Formats: sequence, C-alpha cells, structure tokens
Amino acid sequence: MQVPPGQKRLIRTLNGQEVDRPPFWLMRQAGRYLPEYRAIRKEVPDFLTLCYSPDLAVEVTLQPIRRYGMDAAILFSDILVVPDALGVKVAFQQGEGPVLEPIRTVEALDRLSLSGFHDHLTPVYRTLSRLRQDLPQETALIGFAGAPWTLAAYVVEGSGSKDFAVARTLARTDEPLFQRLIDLLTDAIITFLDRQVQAGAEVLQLFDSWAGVLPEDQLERWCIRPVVRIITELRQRHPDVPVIHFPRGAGLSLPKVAAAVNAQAIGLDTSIPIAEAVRILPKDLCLQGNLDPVSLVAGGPAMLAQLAQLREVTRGRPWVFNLGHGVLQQTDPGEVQRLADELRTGSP
Ligand code: 1CP
Repeated sequence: MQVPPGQKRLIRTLNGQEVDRPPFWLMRQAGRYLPEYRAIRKEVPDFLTLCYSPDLAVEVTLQPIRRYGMDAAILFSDILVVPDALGVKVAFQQGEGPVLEPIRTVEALDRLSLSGFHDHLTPVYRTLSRLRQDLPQETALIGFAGAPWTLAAYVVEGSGSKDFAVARTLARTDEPLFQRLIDLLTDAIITFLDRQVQAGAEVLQLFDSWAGVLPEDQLERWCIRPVVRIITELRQRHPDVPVIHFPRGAGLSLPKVAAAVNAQAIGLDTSIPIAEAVRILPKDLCLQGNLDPVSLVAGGPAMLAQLAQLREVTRGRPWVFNLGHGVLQQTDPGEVQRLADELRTGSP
C-alpha cells in the first residue's frame, strides 16, 4: 500500500500543512561517509557508472534510509549528468572533482543537443521508478537537478573552482553565447525534471550551489530568470509537486530570490544565521536548513545544542531540517545516528 504523497511529512510541510514534528533529510546523505557506500563504490570503475546503474543507485539511495529513517530519500545521481547527456564529456577522477570538456565557443556549443538526452538518462528514470516502489511508505522521494547557472559554471570552467572566474568572465565578454548556453541548460533541466516526476519523484530540489559567486545584476540574469522559467513551467505541468530552491551563498539577496522564484521552500546554507533568515523571509515560506556540516563532524552535545537552537528559532513556521551543505566524508555515521534519533524523538 502506497501512502498518498499528500500525507507524507515532508510534503505536508512544504505545502504549509500541520505535522507532528519537522521532517528531516540531509544533502549528500548517501555517500562516502558510509562504509556500505564505499563497498559499492569499489565495485564500479567510476562514479558516473554508479549513477547510471539502477540496481546500484537504488541500493545507495536506500542505505541512509535503512540506517536513519529520514523523511525523504534523494535520488542518487549527480548534477553533472545533465551536461553529460547533452554531449559534454564529463569524467570524475579518483580523489578529485569532476573534469569536463570546456564549452567556451559557438562551435563547441553547437555540438551539444537535446537529441538523445532522455535515452542517455533512462537509467536515472528507472532508478526513480524502482525507488518509488521500494521506499518505506512514509518516505518521500526527492528528484533534483543543478540550476542553469551552476551547471553553466562547471561546463565553461571545465572543473570545479573557488570562484568560477572563467565562467563569470565569459558571461560578461560574450553574453549572447552565455545566454544560449543558459537557455539550452534551462530547456534540458525542465524536460529532465518533468520526466523525473513522471518516473516517481514527489518533490524536486534545484541546486544552485554557486549562486553566491555572482554579483547582483548577474544573479538576476543568470540565476533568478532561468529558475523562474523552470519553476513556472514545472508548476504548470505538475501543480502538486513542491520545489525546493537552494541558492547557496545568496545571502542578502535571499528575499529577492525567494520572492521572484516562488518555490515552496528555500534552502539555507551555513553562512546565513537562521534567525536572520526567519526575520527577512515571508512567514509562510518554508525554510530548509541549515546545520553546519562541520558541527555534524564534531558531533556530541555541541551539535545537539545547535539543533536545539535551530528548532527554537524556526518554531511556528514551516521548516525542514537539513544541513547547510552536504554531509562531509569524514563524518562519523554514529553522529548521524545521534542527530537522527534526536530529530525523530526529541522535543519538537
Ligand atoms: O566517488 C564518489 O563517491 C564521488 C562523490 C560524489 C557523490 C557521492 C559526487 C561527486 N557526487 C555525489 C552524489 C551527489 N551529488 C548527490 C546524491 C544524492 C545525495 O545528496 O545523497 C547530489 C544531490 C549531488 C549534487 C551535486 N554534485 C552538487 C550540488 C550540491 C552541492 O554539493 O553543492 C554539486 C556541486 C555536484 C558536483 C560534484 N559531484 C561530485 C563532486 C566531488 C562535486 C563537486 C565538485 C567541485 O566543485 O569541487
């Protein structure tokens, strides 16, 4: 028996409905801090193979749910499967970040296309439909994509970066080219998320992990505008599927971003004091976040004190517990247990 999505704790909270306690999940809840993840990771030659193997991707998605009973599972995949499916060569090198064939010219951009996009991503859709069958009844299934700016940043830079200076320079020196890239990524993300919902995703999260490196005019143009288009389009197609927008590093621009994109929830990163977010964002907007991932590494009573403060400050408004960024690799699974136990049973 499937529980209707509307009765799941995460979805109720995102819709502004009452719940017995705030729901919780963790960004990067599946991953290298778990020994059972490392065991599976060893079996595959590279990380993308894991993302494109439904049996294994289902298994690693379920691993943290079995241990900790989060209120939501997030599809195991990566934001860079979108450029990969558009024809950008993407590789994950052992122990390092991603390496991409950089796209900086019209000729390079002309080689990318949406034909073959869904064929390439079929294993991801298969993973979602299996998860929808295998998850515990009360667990919501989150699908996701990187937002256009964050994907463009990797695609132009060709790798991770502290400040994405190459990508930001191209955005200013060749606006028409950069706009074409953003438009292509926006179209791809819309159709990708639409298919994720058809395959079983009940909630969508947009990761704009590098929103914080853009000054205001660029934030408006490369983050806000395309995200508005994505959310508007998805809401037309799937009015019941809530969207969480995570504009990491948006700081003082959060109210402007939130008002424009009109998602059901806004993800808060570690740098914004939660009390400030509560003060500057509309009361009925659901907040998600923002325990420091390092606080989870350190663990113990100090972590629980941080959690108590988050609870105190968010009392009386829709709030989803999460970290301010992903679980770090050096995290002790026992500390995640301590956190989950407190979230499930501690005083609300
Ligand atoms: O070998 C390994 O195990 C690779 C480590 C790893 C993992 C476990 C990478 C490489 N990606 C992932 C999974 C992943 N990535 C998930 C799975 C679901 C979950 O949360 O449990 C998700 C949602 C992502 C999203 C993602 N990938 C983001 C957005 C979130 C964020 O962290 O800001 C980004 C920026 C990426 C790119 C990426 N993928 C992997 C790495 C090391 C990076 C960062 C590269 C860099 O900029 O340095």
